[in-house]
Order: sequence, then C-alpha cells, then structure tokens
Amino acid sequence: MRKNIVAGNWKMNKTLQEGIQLAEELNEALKGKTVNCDVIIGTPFIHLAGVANVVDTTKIGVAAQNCADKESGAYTGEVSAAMVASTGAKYVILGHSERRAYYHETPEILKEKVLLALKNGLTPIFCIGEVLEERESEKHFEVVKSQIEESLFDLSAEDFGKLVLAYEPVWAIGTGKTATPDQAQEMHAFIRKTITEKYGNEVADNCSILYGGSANAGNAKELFSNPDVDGGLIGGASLGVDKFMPIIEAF
Ligand code: 3PY
Repeated sequence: MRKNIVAGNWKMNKTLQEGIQLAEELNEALKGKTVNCDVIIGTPFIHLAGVANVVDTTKIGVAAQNCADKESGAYTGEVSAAMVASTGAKYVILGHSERRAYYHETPEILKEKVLLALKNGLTPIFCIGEVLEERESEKHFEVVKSQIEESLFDLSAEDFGKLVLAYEPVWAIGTGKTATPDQAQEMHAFIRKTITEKYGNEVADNCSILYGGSANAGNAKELFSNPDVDGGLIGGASLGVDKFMPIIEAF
C-alpha cells in the first residue's frame, strides 16, 4: 500500500543535545494526535540511537542520512548498514545530491549501499534529481530515468517494492526555489511510469515518491495535493517543530 510520508533531513545540523531536544519536542507535538502520514526524521549518525530511544517509534521513524557501501572491516570513519539498523533506525536516506556531488557517490556505489540497506532490514529513501543545466537543456527526464535504472533496476520486484523514492531537483535544494506543483507532478508521474514499465502497475502504484527541495509549510499542501506526490523530504524546515509540524499536518 502506498503511504504518505513526511521525512525530515537534518543534514549536518544540531549537536547531540540539540537533536535529542528536537526529537523530544516532535514526540510531544505528535502525542495523542492522529496524522495522515508516516513521520520520519533523518539525523546525523551520532544522534540515531539517542533519538530512537526518546521517540515513540510507532509514531516517528528514524533514518540515517547515509551508510557505507561495505559490510564491515577496515574502513575508517564509515558506518555500516548493520550498525545503523542496530541503533533502532528503520530507514536510510541514500543518493542525496549532496552526497553524489561532494562525496562522489556513483550509481555503482549507491547500488551497493541499497543492497546492504535492504539486507539489514532498512528502508532506503533513494534520492534522484537533475541539476539546473539538465533541466534547462530538457534532459531532466532522461537523467532521472538513468539514476533509477543504474542503481535500482537490478533489484527484484519484491526488493524494489521496499524502497521509498525522493525526487529532489538539485536546483531547488538550499536555493529557496521550489519546483512548481505542476513540475513536481509531471516528474513524479514520469517516475511512476518508469517503474511501471519495469516492474508493472502494482509495484509502481505502491511506491511512495516524495518531493524534496525547499519544501516548507507554505508550499507543502499544494505539492502534496498532486496525485503522484506522496509526501516530502524536508531539509531546513525540519529543523524546528514549529516549521515541521505544519508540513506533517498538510496531509
Ligand atoms: C532540501 O529540502 O533542501 C533537501 O535537500 C531535503 O533533502
């Protein structure tokens, strides 16, 4: 069943204490409330266990923002999918454009990360999206299709069915620019069609496709009202309960 999801991506923000406080505040804000979406917070590695400990995990899912492309061993500074899962986190954001651009994560590396995440019972939230020049030269559909094909299309239908996708046009990340609801719907429908062609209607219909890129309380309702936009991956606006709750309540 396709789910509505609002997922925060804290990126590299918040000390451990600040992160725990934010998670506690969100937990409190959601107490006794019925919301029409799954809520996830994507924290830095150091917060994962602490956050998973203080939140009601039946109401708030915890996500890492990355995991290693290796199982274990001599990889100084890396954190494996098994380690992420051992904290109580249930999700991992993979392929964010910041990791592709600054940490040179290739489609092949991402493919390994997705496999390891799945092997360890984590749900990957897999990010895709074009840069500005690609949109301006009308290559955006082609680029997004390749990103999906190269890292995900070797998966079985069963495993593909475990993924969440997040369309994040790179030109809308941290720029204050947002794709218009029509641009978001057009791309999300294209992504769903791409999935249908490979895996069939059922897998495509059940796949949650989130929009990311300067989504906030002001534009969430309009973005989420599109039939193929199943929620958001939220950057800056997930860093305070006052900004994040209205997005959760936009469903
Ligand atoms: C943003 O909203 O800027 C994001 O990159 C969310 O992942």
